[in-house]
Amino acid sequence: MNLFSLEGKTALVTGGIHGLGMAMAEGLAKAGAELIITNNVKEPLDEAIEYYKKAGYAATGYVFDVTDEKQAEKQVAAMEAAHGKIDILVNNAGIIMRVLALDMEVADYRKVIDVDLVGPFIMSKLVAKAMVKRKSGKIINICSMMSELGRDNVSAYASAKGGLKMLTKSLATEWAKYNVQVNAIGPGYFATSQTAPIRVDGHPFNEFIISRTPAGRWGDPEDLAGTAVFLASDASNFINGQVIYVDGGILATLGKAANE
Ligand code: GCO
Repeated sequence: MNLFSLEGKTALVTGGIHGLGMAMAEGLAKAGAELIITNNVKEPLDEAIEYYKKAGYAATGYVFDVTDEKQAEKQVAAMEAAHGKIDILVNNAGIIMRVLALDMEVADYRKVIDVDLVGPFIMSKLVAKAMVKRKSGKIINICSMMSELGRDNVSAYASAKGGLKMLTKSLATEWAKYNVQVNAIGPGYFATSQTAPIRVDGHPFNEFIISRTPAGRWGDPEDLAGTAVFLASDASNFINGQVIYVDGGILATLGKAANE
């Protein structure tokens, strides 16, 4: 089981204050990693750090916006000074706006791309500098079903998540020779605050997802922890540029006909 151990490693999870980010961070901490958690707003970050500490994990918070290159550069330098090194980067911070393309403001489209795609580029570039020098590092990007599939209302989010899949492959190509693995996790539909508005009982999308998912249920955030630990650990040292979809089988199927 040593293959999966993260003892002595430091893991940075952007936006790891709730939902999928928090579940992955807990998984990494349970495998032995020390946590660095970032968020653009201080209060929910402080609450999350308190939660991690109560649960018995080593966790430190840093407040900054991943889209602000200057701020991010300063903060990453501060983290490296305080923690010695960053072994694992999980680019988890993200936003979604559910608006039909015809009604979407260009400024909102840009905002989603900025947080969900440019943010991971900035953070990867900053953190990989030392990884490349050390010849060791793991970067995990959080993709989506929308890295593969379109749907109404989410054109900006899908553009960003599709881009993030290709950023994953490109960075893997550039950094593999330095023993840095860049992979991604593509979550299916999970029960989090992000999906709360489309998950309520009676909402047609709620029924749709349950019938569209071969597993017949929404994912539980904890369903992601194992894949995060795997991609952060030595067990995945020769895997590079992959997206592992953790989706209860959604991408395996066209779906069921109503009158079968
Ligand atoms: C949607 C969005 C998100 C999903 C997720 C799917 O369909 O509105 O895609 O809500 O949570 O990213 O992988």
